[in-house]
Amino acid sequence: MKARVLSGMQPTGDLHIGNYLGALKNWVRIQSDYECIFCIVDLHAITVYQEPARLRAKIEEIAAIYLAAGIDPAQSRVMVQSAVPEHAELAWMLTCVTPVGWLERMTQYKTKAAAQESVGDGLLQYPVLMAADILLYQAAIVPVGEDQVQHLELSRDIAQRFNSLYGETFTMPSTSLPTVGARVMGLDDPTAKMSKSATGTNHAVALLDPPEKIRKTILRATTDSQSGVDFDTLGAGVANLLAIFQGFTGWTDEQVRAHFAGMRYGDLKKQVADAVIAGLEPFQSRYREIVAEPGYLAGVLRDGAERVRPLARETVELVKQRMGLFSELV
Ligand code: ATP
Ligand code: LTN
Repeated sequence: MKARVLSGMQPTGDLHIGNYLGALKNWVRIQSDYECIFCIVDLHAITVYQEPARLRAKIEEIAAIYLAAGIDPAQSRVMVQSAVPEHAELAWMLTCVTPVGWLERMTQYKTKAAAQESVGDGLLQYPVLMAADILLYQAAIVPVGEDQVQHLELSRDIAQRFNSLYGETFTMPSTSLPTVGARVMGLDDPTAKMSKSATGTNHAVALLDPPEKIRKTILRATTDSQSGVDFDTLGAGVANLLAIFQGFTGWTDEQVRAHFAGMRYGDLKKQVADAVIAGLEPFQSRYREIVAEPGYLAGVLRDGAERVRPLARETVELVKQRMGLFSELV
């Protein structure tokens, strides 16, 4: 039996090349080796206010992006988190075994909470819901970008705590990071992670940006005061551009060194822009085809939810039994 993989993205903002290189590209690569479930985590999205009509539209946009990037619905399940109520159901049970102190230590919580006047409880519970997404399907592998490593450690801590309180119930999930692009940095500020929620016109390359816009953003990327690529004193901005190039071309470190050593930043940026535009071109045309086909996406999402639901139900019933809750199976 193939090991199970689960991962997800929030339907907030525009998916960018960090989401692609950090997560989505890896999903596509491993999907034939595992039994994969790829989720659109709308319940996570609402931990900060989302305009309802926009959120609803974003859910389908993300689904179309998954498929356009190469997720094959004949092989992998693509589903929306809120379509399977067991995610929220299990999250409550896990909440009850999770110390608040564990949640208050999460870096993402601290950053997001600091940016709000009043902090919703959902923001604190966010990683418990993420643990529920994973443990619900007994996933063994979770392919994500580096910013999710701490949340995954917490998922394991929650699973371990549940297992030790109530007996072996959950598979321990492991984190899978890509070798290149695990943390793509902002093009306007190479000290900050590229992020959907960041403002600033020159921050990110969105996967659906037109080629001219991609070129403009990359040509304006922040580098440093040197004039050309020096691998002994590589600044964060240049290192980020090289990582993006590698992510899109698959070139090895040696190839990149041999090709870019001494190159002027202007030329480096042109080549990075060409690689990203060429890499996204087939993706963007598939995206347009997918959204033009009436009813196709809705069908994929309906089928995905239907197929994972029995797995989710099985875990929730097991957890209920273990905890002594009322279960129809006892
Ligand atoms: P937000 O800014 O709304 O929190 P985000 O850009 O961090 O969004 P998520 O939906 O939280 O995106 O992340 C989806 C996936 O993309 C996760 O696996 C995450 O680790 C990965 N990811 C996000 N940003 C980057 C990045 N800059 N580099 C590499 N991977 C990333
Ligand atoms: N927190 C993740 C999104 C997410 C996720 C998951 C990722 C929610 N549930 C389960 C992997 C597995 C993020 O990228 N912000």
